[in-house]
Amino acid sequence: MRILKGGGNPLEWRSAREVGEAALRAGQVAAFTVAGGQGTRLGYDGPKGTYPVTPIRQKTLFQVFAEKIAAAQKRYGTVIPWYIMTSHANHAATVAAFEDNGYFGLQASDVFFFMQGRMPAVDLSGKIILEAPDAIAMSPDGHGGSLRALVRSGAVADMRTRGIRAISYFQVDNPLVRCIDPAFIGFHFKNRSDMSSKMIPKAYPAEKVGHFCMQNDRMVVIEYSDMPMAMQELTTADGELLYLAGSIAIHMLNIDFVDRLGSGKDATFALPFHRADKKIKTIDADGKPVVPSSPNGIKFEMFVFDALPFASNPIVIETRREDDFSPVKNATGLDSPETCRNDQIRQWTRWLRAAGVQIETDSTGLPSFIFEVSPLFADSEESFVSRWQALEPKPENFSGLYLG
Ligand code: UD2
Repeated sequence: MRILKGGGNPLEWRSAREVGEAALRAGQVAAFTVAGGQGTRLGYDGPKGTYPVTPIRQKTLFQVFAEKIAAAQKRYGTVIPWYIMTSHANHAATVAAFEDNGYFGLQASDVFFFMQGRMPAVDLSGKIILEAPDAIAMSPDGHGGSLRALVRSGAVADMRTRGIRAISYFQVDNPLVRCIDPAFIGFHFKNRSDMSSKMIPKAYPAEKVGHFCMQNDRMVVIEYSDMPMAMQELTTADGELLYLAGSIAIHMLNIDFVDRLGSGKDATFALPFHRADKKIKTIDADGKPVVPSSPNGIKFEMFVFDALPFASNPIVIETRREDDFSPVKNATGLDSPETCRNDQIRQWTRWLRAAGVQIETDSTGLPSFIFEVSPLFADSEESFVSRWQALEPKPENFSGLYLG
């Protein structure tokens, strides 16, 4: 395993970026979003991707990703097909959201939706739970189910006809993600890696992210819920967290690797299932619906990071949290629409400052007003500075400004 951490060698980054840009220009990279989750913690009814997240235009998560993909397509003169995994519960509403919004400016033929698989739920003694007298209670098979769904749905076959070699994987809840990151893509190709990942140093011991660890010489991710808090709090002699490398669920995956893991042809090359004790709607002996108030059953989920121990040459690169990670998970408090909105504004404020504009902020880098920059205007500090320099006349008042 190689961990490129702490900035690494700038020459290595530059060369990685060039490799990534060449792969993009050659049309070898696809975008992939796992969007099958229920969004329960957010308390939002629709598909999570239809949740509005930007401060001025109230763009949805899907629109933000679509505009980032469109910006990369334009920059590299290429097509970046986008594959979106839905679930039985949100498939129709997800497709409708794209159709109703003109695919957010993308070509409909370059956006591919498919449903993830499901697993039967069992009660605490292992018996299959009925949801109705004639129906088994089924639940989504986790984002790790994306590997087999990519194969079963024909998405991998579609990628092959397009000449795609690798997939840029990200979750639906994180609008800050660089969906298409040339340096990350380049590191993945240069290292002939089956699966590459981004990490950020954990901000505090209880932060709810997985941990990159070595276990019997294989790289694994140990989910926060599977690592005792006493271990998460361990520190090195320098006072740094021992299990520091947080997984933010951003990966590159080779399609040959996805094909091998997802096809199910090799039983020794398959993701394990994790157990999750949940409240599962069922029926009583008379067939009447029962909504349990405490966990009455077990759901089975696969996690995509469990593919890592199977991967050749896995690499992990450190990224800057403020440029890649601010998920919307909870209705209020940590990782909420408010924290995410503020993180977006902080990023655009840094870009404005890099372009030489003076802006007053609080100590966290947040100005007292809101504004918004579309990914179609700029999707990085570098692109922002060059667009800003060319912009005439330049706006003088930033409050409520939308740069699109
Ligand atoms: C995930 C990671 C955690 C960290 C964090 C960063 C797991 C188990 N944990 O935590 O380590 O990286 O994200 O934000 O992944 N999804 C599906 N189908 C499913 C279940 C989930 O598509 O059956 C999608 C869901 O739509 C979302 C993503 O997977 O895009 C993550 O799901 P989550 O909210 O359950 O993950 P979380 O926040 O517990």
